[in-house]
Amino acid sequence: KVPWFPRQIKDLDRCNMLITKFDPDMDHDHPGYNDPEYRKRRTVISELAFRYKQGDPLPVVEYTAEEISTWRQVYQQLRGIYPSLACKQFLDGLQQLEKECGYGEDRIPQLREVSAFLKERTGFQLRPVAGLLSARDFLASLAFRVFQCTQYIRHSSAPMHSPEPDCCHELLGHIPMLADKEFAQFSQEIGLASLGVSDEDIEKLSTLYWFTVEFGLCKQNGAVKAYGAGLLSSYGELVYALSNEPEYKPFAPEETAVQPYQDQTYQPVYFVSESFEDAKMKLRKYSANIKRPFTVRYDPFTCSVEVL
Ligand code: H2B
Ligand code: FE
Repeated sequence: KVPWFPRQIKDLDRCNMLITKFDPDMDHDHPGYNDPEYRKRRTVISELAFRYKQGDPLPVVEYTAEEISTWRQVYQQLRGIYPSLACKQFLDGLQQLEKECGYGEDRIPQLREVSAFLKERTGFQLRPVAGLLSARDFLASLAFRVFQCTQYIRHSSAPMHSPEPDCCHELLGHIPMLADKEFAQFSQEIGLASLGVSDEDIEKLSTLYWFTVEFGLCKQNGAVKAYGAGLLSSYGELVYALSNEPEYKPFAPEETAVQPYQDQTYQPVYFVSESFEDAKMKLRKYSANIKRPFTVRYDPFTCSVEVL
């Protein structure tokens, strides 16, 4: 039996299963667990995401001075090391965002303006989400070039690390990459490959996503650079990943898909791609081998998935 999957962009309203293991109400180690003010704030911002329906204008959050100060610390620290450690596509994207989309250390960009920016570059759009989504729902939205984005910010006591995705992770880690055409297509292809597959195949695709979109490295002009959002939004892990401590392996989907991964601390191993083009080709070959009694094709005119 084929698991349900969205056929139309509207169906993404049903792709909303949250995983609460890292959220501040459930996780005793969360830096905000003992801060009732922070948890209240999170509830308010979550409500905006719960109420959102596909096609609504994206909610605007008026960030507090404390939230902006957290953003500033993250931005300043990461911005300083990007030029030497981030891949070219990321640096280009970030520069455009700074010039045309109000990115900078003084304010937290609003999803509404960022979504409009992306839509013009690569057709990606954003939708608000209240926290960590199930892998199946998260990947399914990528099939429609929709990126589910958290809108809250990490706790002020721990600006350098967040156990769950937050707006620093999305806006600094993911968004600059999603402004790149090649990378946008790579992301959508992972999404399309995930529709209607078994739980085991979701687990493998989610591991592939982890070692590429989240923690991927790539070669550029003979040097290894970061393109993964988990690296580009974490000062400590970005420096570590590009030091000579961790192990590097060449990106090879069959092997990468079964590599155990860490969601509590730094990765012991990273996968290096020759280029996005190369990663995309290899992923395509891998996806073609996933068992599915049908094929899917995305129709950009109707924003829907054709099942053949
Ligand atoms: N949910 C949210 N909100 N953001 C993510 O970046 C994310 C997610 N990543 N759910 C997914 C899971 C990823 O780790 C893979 C697909 O499991
Ligand atoms: Fe992420």
